[in-house]
Amino acid sequence: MSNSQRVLYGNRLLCKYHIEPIADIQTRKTVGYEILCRSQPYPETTDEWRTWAAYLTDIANDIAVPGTFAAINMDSQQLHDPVIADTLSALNKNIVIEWTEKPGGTPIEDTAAILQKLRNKQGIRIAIDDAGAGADGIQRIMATHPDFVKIDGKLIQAATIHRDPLAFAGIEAIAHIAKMAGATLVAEWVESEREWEICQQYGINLVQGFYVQEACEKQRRI
Ligand SMILES: [Ca+2]
Repeated sequence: MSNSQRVLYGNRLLCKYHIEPIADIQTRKTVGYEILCRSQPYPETTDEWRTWAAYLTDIANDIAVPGTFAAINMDSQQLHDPVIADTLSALNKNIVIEWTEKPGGTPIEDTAAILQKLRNKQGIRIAIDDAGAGADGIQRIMATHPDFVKIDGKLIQAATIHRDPLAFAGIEAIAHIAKMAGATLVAEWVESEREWEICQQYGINLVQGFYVQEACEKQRRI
């Protein structure tokens, strides 16, 4: 990102984002939305992420009316930032924070404690994002007893497109752990009827992806 773009971002530009519907696999009804940052220029610096978090909080609170939820993505570094933490204190109880994995950095227990505090104080719900993609998905589930576990899209595709038996075993293992933790299981990148059926077969509760509905682009001046 160029310096001029950074200045423009800091001076409140028109910012683009996407909302992707999340459907109940049994009823096919939309029950929530994931808000995705596809802003150009993409936020990079700490200040830009702080601006984005404030923007995201406003959008999420608007979308997350009773009866539906809005999911936002946060990594450990963002959750530990004091300014972003202050911003997140304005989130309403219909928000889900998807804890995205970031290699290294802060201990899992510390980030889990921040999320638990938000859940206890504000009623937000916790999702473990990208379960099956990295090394610490199971540890993050154990540390938070999350409300949702999101299976990594690459694992879904490895099973459904490449028919990799190990990917099926991975989905089964994550599904088992999620159920033991009392979490709702979510699959992303569901792009065909066959993938939908496999998700049903493995007891996945909620699905998102092209087959459900394409993410919708929105914009707002920030
Ligand atoms: Ca996510």
